[in-house]
Amino acid sequence: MDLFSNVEPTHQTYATGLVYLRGFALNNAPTLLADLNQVIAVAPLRSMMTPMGYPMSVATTSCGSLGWVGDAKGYGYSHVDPQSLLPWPAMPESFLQLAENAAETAGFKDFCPDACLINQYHIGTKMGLHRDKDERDFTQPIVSVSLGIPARFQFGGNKRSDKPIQILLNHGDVVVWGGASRMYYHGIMTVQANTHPILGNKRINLTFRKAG
Ligand code: MD6
Ligand code: FE
Repeated sequence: MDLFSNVEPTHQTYATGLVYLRGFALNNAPTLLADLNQVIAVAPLRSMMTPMGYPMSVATTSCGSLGWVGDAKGYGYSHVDPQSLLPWPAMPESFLQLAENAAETAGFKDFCPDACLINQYHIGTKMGLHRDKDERDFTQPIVSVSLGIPARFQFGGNKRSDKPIQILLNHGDVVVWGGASRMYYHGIMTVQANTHPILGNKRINLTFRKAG
């Protein structure tokens, strides 16, 4: 037993296939956030409508050739931002590089995301257990980058009732899931009060996918 035996290793693969890359985006975070500001200046964060008839608590936007959209009819991907009717902002090179590096580190070579979904969580918001199933290409993984205040991520299995593991995702952490776990249920538990030196009381999540 050494002093650090309770510290999780930097890279960890869980039984369900989820790969956790602690701090993988930490050095890139200032660049990612600067590029993020350029994206949201063109395509602002907004609350998408759910098919259930109420807006999501999490605010969303996208960059890349496809963006994730929701309305009263359901969820899907669009080449245009429904708010501006313009194409989504291009995916910044810093986003693409990080996503490809993370995927490769997690064992997924040749990840070529065409969509980056950007989510902003305030304190008290959450994302219920769901699977990411609106994409066309399930052979490619999901890469998820956490910035700002921490949140508890749940990652379960093929059935909603499969008991999820919980991982605290901090600023700069990256998780990757693909292959057999590509369609597994996951979510974010209610974000607790906290402050991040750069992002204040917000959590930003970037999720990269091959959607088209
Ligand atoms: C997260 N996000 O925020 C995980 N999925 O760490 C998601 O699983 C997610 O934010 C689909 C759409 C938006 C999301
Ligand atoms: Fe998801």
